[in-house]
Amino acid sequence: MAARKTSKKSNISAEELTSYYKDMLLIRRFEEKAGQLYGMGLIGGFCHLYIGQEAVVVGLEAAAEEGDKRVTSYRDHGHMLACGMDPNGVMAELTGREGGYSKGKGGSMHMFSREKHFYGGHGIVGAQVPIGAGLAFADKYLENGRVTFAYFGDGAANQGQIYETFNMAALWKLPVIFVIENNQYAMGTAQRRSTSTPALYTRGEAFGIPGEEVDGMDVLKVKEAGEKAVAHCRAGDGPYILEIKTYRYRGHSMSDPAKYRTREEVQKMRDEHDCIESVRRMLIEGKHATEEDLKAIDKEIKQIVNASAEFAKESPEPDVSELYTDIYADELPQGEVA
Ligand SMILES: Cc1ncc(C[n+]2csc(CCOP(=O)(O)OP(=O)(O)O)c2C)c(N)n1
Ligand SMILES: [Mg+2]
Repeated sequence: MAARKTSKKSNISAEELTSYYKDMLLIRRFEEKAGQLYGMGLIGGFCHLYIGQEAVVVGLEAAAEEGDKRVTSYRDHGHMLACGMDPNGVMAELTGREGGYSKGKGGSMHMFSREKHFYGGHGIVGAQVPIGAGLAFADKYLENGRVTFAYFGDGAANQGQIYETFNMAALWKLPVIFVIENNQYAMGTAQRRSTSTPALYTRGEAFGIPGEEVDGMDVLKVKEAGEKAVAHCRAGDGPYILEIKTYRYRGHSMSDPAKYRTREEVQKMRDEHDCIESVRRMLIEGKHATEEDLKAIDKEIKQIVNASAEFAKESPEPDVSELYTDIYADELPQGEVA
């Protein structure tokens, strides 16, 4: 593969484009496998897949630096993989096994990694947003230059706690990027049925928080918007809102009657706006990669995902004694942050 060539469209190197392709494909294949394991009864409880939305986290992670933090909702597997968490540990958590990030006690919605600065995984809609502001408060207090990405959905964007958080984040100029992943639906409710002012990126105006709408099916546009938001926060100018327009191909969770939209609507998005397919085309048309190169990448990704499923099946269930661990936090010495 010609790694040094750059794409005419954006001056991006083939190497960079390929890495986004790989990262997005890993999330998609991982989620497809999770869907299969769920169907086989190996994953219990809730499971919300991220298929279709991959460009959001991959684009924003490309704009982040080591030490930056992220916190999100229950639709969280993509965020974990994009920030470098181990697919084995994530899949084993989905199957409720000891080798999982929460020793099998948390499941799909409750995984964390202090090492990768991933603060969950939250099942209560919108709850992660004030937590994100809290993380940013700690960073501002410590003057460490870090930025927090607080992700939430279009449905969550109508909640009261979001606006209390906006007020405090703006007042204290916290380095937090509010990332609204607008996938157009909140469970079975279309945004037009629930939302009086659909331009969610303007929701910070009353608090003096700038916002921007971003095409979330284009990883390069997401990265560019992410860089601008990160620069704003690192400069000490306070919070920033990114409303990222995206789409989920699968149901809200694994149990979804799918009666609120047509198959044609989903198919049209897949055919005309898929974030992975468009990068694939850029790689081929820009002669950065051959079909053979891409086949080799597909194979490599499948191997990683299959290995994670094997690991998840083979890992034992947690011991009963684990019922009594991880209940209370260990006290942190003053001044230490996660
Ligand atoms: C406080 C609260 N209310 C309701 C629910 C049930 N619920 C779970 S997901 C969801 C929809 C949220 O949609 P959105 O914010 O658009 O996120 P998406 O699922 O599209 O990623 C609702 C109402 C919940 N988990 N928590
Ligand atoms: Mg939504």
